[in-house]
Amino acid sequence: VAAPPARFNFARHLIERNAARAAKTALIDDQGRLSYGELADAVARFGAALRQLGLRREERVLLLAHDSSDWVVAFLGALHAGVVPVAINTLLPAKDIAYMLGDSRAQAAIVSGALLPTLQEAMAQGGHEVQHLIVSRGSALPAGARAFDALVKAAQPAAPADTHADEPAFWLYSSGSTGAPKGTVHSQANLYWTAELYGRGVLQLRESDTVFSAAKLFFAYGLGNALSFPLSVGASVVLMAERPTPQACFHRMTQHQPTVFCGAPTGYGGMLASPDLPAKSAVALRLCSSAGEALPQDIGERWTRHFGVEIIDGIGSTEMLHIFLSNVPGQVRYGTTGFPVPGYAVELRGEDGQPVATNPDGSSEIGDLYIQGPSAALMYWNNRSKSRDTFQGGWTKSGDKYLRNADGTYTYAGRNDDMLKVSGIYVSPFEVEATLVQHPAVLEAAVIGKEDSDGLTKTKAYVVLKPGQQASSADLQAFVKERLAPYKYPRFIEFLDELPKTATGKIQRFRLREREKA
Ligand code: 3SK
Repeated sequence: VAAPPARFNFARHLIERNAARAAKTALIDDQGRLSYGELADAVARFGAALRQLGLRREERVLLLAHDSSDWVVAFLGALHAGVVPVAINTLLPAKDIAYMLGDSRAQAAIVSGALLPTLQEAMAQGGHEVQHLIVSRGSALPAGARAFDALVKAAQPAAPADTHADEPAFWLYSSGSTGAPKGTVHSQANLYWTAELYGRGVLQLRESDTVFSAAKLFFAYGLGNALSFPLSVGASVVLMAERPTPQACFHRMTQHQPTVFCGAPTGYGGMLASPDLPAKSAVALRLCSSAGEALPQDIGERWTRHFGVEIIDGIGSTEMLHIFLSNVPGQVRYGTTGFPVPGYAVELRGEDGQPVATNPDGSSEIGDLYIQGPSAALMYWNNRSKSRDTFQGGWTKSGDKYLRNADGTYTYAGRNDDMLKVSGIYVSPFEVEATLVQHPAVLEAAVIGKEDSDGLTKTKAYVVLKPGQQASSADLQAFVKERLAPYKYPRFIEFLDELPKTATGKIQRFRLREREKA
């Protein structure tokens, strides 16, 4: 794959690539369609509107919105203008959004009408610099706010900013087991690399495809699936604002007939268990993709038996922007994460930091997974020590443990920090524990991962109540849901008289994990 030129703007690149497809549908959302010609026009107008509002190159703009064509126009419009969109998770509570506003010093915020109250709550907490509020698809505008569509309509399209390929282009936040979320800064070129190496190279996306991603655009996985990959090959994209329940996904699959579906293992498991699972003849799928957590073999096999298509399971990261280790169409080995994606190198390192030994048959012991490739983030914003720890001289530490099989495929062997991946999203057990102990009836709590009957990880909390106090599982689950992003609540709760601890009082999580396996 040829490297992009030194002066490179990803939005301009997409507009130029699709110049001959002006009439073709680019985006299909809950309200209608946008052709490639309309998309190019709206992107150039929105970029100009941001500059006319006074935003300067490299300043940040927060993007807190449900998936729709406005999201795509806002993201690409900002890139077009050289303004840096900070795309954030729509499920976050106000306190996390307030942190991101302060950390990014976003000068403007683009928000879905439905998320405006949460954003306003975050802004009321102070410490931010937002000068302009732009509301997408809202019914009422607060004083001083602007409507997204009116802003686009009123602006005159402007030429793209003459950005450098390595210029900070957009941020996504990545979470760790401790500490605040980290603003992960990606360049203009990184979108190009992932689209060419994975979207075109591995998934072999093409112009005739219609792509539907249950993973939302604010996740790095969804951003590739439903924006940079399909738009790089002139395909069409189905966007859905609502939660990706099995019913909502089936509705889009049968109504819009996508040829490619991208989801996470929990979603595939939920769809297979649904009585509404459509027949193979009702859908037009040719390929499916999975990431977020390792795909259990049984889910992959049952899906393929039912629909006659493979699920291409891979692993990526916010730091690498998309997937770097993946199965390959026509060569799927369920139960493994496949091979290094061409263009990326992977290395398994032992505790001494050296590559783990290779056995005579080519297999290896378990090691920490490091990746080298052209789409690595530039840094974590405002966090030199974590940047140094993760981005090490061309190699990026993934935080995952893997082993290599004799056939060259890789198999997931857990995390090397305490993070849990639930439904494809990271959850810090410490954050959930810290929230549980704020409940007046809770003395202490320990959270671990527990596999459900599909082999997927869910959070389980062990809770010790204060003497004489009472609380039900439902009370504690509701308590966590009110304070953290709702997906972080513990799916299982067990009450104990005491937690297993070391002589120095440290909780022995491994004993709780052993108890689960017993
Ligand atoms: O979770 C993953 O495997 C993943 C895949 C693509 C992009 C980002 C992530 C975190």
